[in-house]
Amino acid sequence: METALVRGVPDSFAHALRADSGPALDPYLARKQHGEYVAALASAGYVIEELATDESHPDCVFVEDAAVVIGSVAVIARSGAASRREEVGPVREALSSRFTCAAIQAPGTLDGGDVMQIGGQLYVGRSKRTNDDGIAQLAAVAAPFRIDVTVVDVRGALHLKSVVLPVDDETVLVTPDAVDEVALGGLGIVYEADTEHHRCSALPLRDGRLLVSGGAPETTNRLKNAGYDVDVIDASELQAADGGLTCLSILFTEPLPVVPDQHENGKP
Ligand code: CIR
Repeated sequence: METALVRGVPDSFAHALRADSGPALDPYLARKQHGEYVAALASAGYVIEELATDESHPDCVFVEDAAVVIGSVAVIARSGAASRREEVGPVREALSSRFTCAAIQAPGTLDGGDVMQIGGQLYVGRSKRTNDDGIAQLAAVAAPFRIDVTVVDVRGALHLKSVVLPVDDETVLVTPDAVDEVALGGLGIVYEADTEHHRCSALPLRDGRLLVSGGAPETTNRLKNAGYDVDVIDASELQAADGGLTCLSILFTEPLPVVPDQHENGKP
């Protein structure tokens, strides 16, 4: 069973963090778009678990940043944005009943938006939000699972996954010139169109479809031409607060229940 942990949009979303000023953010429109996103996940077969929103945290809808699940461990993040650090409480609570929890400790910082898991590999963005100490702590969690961390410097964007997004197990959608692509090793690349930089976000769903944000028609066509079964949704108001499609959920497979050893219970 695969679960999507999501979190509702607060009215205070109007005051969400954003790199550039623009028209005022509209929490009602963001909520409508978020509802369509959640419906798309549900139609793909995810079991939706929605955490209560939190008016004191305008960015709490971007739940991906609060935690990362690696194997049997949920790593509770420590955002590089101090105003977001208290978002983690309900996320930790939801994950701790399923996973062992580890938490990034000061002076480490890490946002989930900088952590990309693809094909069993782990890529972490070194960004304004995620520092070397946070990356080292994440790498220590990943090591027992024999997962190495590849560090990718992020230029001119909020997070690694603002500019490098998995579209399947071996291919990423990349904003040109945003990262040193040598770090992406043998991954296949589909480039975002030059006129659409930072406009296209994507999320591969468990049913094989690729959810793609509207407003980037040329990039969407590239993805279709590359053979992806694309489903477009409008996430413009969430993107206006520097979010993308990955950042609105934490997707995980429910861990198998532990079956008690019958011999230890004295049974044959
Ligand atoms: C922020 O600046 O933290 C939010 N306004 C946007 C966070 C987006 N998170 C993500 O893409 N993982």
